[in-house]
Amino acid sequence: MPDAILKSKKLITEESETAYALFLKNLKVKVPKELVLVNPQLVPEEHFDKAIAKNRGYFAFPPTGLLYLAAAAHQVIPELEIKIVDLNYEVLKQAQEESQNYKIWQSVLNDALETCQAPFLGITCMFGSTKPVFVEVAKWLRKYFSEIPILAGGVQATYDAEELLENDYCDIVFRRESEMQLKILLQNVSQKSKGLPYGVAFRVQSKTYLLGDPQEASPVDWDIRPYYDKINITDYYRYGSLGPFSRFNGLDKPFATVLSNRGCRARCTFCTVRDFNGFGVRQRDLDHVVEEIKYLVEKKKIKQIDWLDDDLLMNPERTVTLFKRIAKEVPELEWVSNNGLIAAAITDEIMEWMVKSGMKAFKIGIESGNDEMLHKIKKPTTKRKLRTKRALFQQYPDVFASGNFILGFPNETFAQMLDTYHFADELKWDWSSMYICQPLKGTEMFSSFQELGDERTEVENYDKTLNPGRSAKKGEFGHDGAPDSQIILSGMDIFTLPKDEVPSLEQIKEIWFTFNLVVNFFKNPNFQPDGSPKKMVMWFKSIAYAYPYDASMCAGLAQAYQLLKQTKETNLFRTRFIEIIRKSNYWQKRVKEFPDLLKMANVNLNDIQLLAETRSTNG
Ligand code: B12
Ligand code: SF4
Repeated sequence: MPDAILKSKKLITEESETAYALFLKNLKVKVPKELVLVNPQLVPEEHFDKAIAKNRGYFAFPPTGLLYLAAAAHQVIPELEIKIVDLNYEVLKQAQEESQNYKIWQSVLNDALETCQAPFLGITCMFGSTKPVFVEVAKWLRKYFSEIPILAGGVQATYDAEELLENDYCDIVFRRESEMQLKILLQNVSQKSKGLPYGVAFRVQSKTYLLGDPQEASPVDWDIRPYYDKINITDYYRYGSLGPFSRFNGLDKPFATVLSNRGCRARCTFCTVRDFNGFGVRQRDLDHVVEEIKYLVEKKKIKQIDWLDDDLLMNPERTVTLFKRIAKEVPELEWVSNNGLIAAAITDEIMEWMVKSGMKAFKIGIESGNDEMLHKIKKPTTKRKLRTKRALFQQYPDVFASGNFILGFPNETFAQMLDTYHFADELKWDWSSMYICQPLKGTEMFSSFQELGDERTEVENYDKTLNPGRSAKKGEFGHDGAPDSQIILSGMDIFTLPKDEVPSLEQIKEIWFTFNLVVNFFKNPNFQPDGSPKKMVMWFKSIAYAYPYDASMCAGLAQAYQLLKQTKETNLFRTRFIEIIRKSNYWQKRVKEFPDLLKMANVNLNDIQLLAETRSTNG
């Protein structure tokens, strides 16, 4: 067993052990005949935008964690019937129909459960932003299927176990990686072992108990191939994307995800991975990883994968072997990494084999351009090392390289944010993904946010705990208003903010908007003479599906096509740009704040007026 997880962990008390025995005795289903594993929707109904769904702009991702749980469950009860119900997939699929019906999830669940004789039900609660959806699904299940024991697990469930149990949304919560806990629970109910599932929390006789903490790390090598038959893996690409990059090479490529490592060598203070997955990195056998990829490509017609790893490049020798094997054994594969790679781990040799094995786009976690902040958040990188990477990336001009940056760390001053802005501009990678720092339970940083009284530590929901770019209705990103006493600057005025001040969250939203627009649009290196406008076309097209109301995407596309001298396409996006501006007060305000948007689209405000008049004359 590698030195992963759990140095000083809570042990099981006699009281909780007795309570667990009672919990097992009280279960309304004693030995399950079926296990129904549910992945709830990612977007709540009140935020679900039919146009975005129809455009396939939302995330449709295979519930890989549930495939692992299915593999673990079958080791204990081979005859168990396992159903995987991906409500996110079902809702997105239904959205393609004329009669769009978000509530389809209820009939899908109903159909899956009605035919069961003695089921256990498991629901994922992964993100803070989607906790309300989990709650809605759980409440509905309690109402209509009150006899079925509900198991919950996932990152958010781990940290909110008590709350979920006390509100009776579930009977038991599996905390952290859950294969072993599930195995032991199933062994317990089927009388195969009296071992204890260290780490679970459960409720019995109106009291919540914790069965200690997990004592050892979960094994990582499970054969999940058989469980792909339980989901329509080949069809996911038809209804959404895995992450921004899964569209970079075109819309119509069946995609899947693969996990080769669990855990991460680093311990960034804003990230839950260290606490959730434990210390160190646990690596799967390379044969198994390659076999899984081959299976996906050959049997399921997958063309592209995205790695789920948090530290894909751990162990240089293994990394090079992995990519060499992929290049040789699955030469047609393409891959992307939406999850950030660690820059320091990218040697020349690794980069060469990443590209030879099919890498098309990747992200690197940078987070800040301020040295003090990098140190404070324990990011395993330095600006010096990052600066050296541009030359390496430029040797592969077709590959899209993006840096991840975070704004709004606790007590971060505007001067520190400006360092991030200048550093992103200096690096001149293809894109700089800017995020607003989110207080995540299970992270070292969470308590700093609590001390600052940040309201997002009190309540998790889609508006508050998701970045404005994704959660904003009709693409109207920016601040939501602030108390009268606070003046929120926007546009280029944000650059006049006092340097030593810590901006409010509403102000950070505007800083985020301006930084993103200036670095990625107005100063993007691919719009410069030695840049690649073709790459920008591919990139903007891959993300524009999620932002149908966004004039800046149209401006970016108009400019890229103009540089490529493709007149028809330039005019198409120019016209779309004008249409959006004409209809949207929000974008009229934004183009006044950022006249460079008009320049990119080669439009002046009179054109917009003229178009409006022509339309009204033509009736
Ligand atoms: C991939 C990924 C995504 C992808 C998912 C799509 C895809 N490509 O698969 C996408 C792009 C959607 C995504 C988005 C976001 N993500 Co993300 N993501 C991940 C990542 C890297 C891997 C998840 C994964 O598949 N792991 C591998 C599988 C095997 O493990 P698993 O799913 O955790 O399942 C295990 C356990 O959780 C448990 N379990 C899970 N479900 C269930 C159910 C039951 C019944 C039981 C018993 C057990 C159980 O058992 C499983 C086996 O051990 C994690 C980091 C991590 N390592 O967990 C972050 C992570 C989950 N994401 C995170 C965040 C913050 C986000 C975003 C909010 C980012 C943002 N600011 O926009 C968005 C939110 C999504 C939204 N609402 O739109 C946080 C979540 C923290 C939190 N409490 O919210 C994580 C932990 C990373 C971090 N920074 O700490 N993400
Ligand atoms: S490098 Fe990435 S995955 Fe690892 S701890 Fe830092 S943010 Fe988390």
